[in-house]
Amino acid sequence: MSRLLSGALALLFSSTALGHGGVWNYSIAGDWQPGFFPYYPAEGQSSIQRHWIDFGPITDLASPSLICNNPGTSAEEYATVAAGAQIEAYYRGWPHDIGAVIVWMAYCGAEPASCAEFDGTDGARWFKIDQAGLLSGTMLDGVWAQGDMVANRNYTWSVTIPERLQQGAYLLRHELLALHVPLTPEFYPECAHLYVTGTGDELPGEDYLAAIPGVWEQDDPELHLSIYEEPSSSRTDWEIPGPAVWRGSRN
Ligand SMILES: [Cu+2]
Repeated sequence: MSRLLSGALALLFSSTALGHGGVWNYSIAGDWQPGFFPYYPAEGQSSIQRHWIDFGPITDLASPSLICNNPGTSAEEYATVAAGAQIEAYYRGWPHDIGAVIVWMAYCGAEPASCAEFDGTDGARWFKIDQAGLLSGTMLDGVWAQGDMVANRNYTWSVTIPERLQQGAYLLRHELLALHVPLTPEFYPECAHLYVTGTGDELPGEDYLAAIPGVWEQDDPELHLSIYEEPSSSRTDWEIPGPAVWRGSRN
């Protein structure tokens, strides 16, 4: 291991103790590749992940940092993946177990490197390809997707790229929505650049599309709550805000 890399890892381990995190690595159809290293200069790094500087949450629901974290500047590379393939995201040492895991995509354009020129804004461009929230039990004592990922999935979240998705360049956005702080939902988004190949010809319709920022609203009762108090603590039916998951016509 290079000195540069071990220094970055030491920083990352000490930072993990602060209690946050994000996507470290991606498996693209079985091929693991590193993400961007936060806490380390962008210079000299080259990965498929957009840049982020630290493990802290985004709590300002109108902030551009909600799109692809802070600063969210463009990735240097992109991963080519066939529609229908599986992608795994690895969250090293994720500390929270109360909250949802949501995976989004946004179409950048037809060319493989189109995401370099797309910042994730420009109206409702994002669609969900996966989400999981309260899996069982109550909001206070039940099992949440984040807890399941930590306890049973080796800090790894798997998704399938919709089989009929149109070929082109996409942002892939993993988002952890943490609810352990009363009245202050925390968002942890990271984005990667993909080039999806295949013969699919589908894109989600407008019912499935949302703007980021915009989809999360401070006055949303599903976000502005305390899991530690009634009426939320005993609820078993927490609903993830935003559009339904799009899987295309064949899934
Ligand atoms: Cu945290």
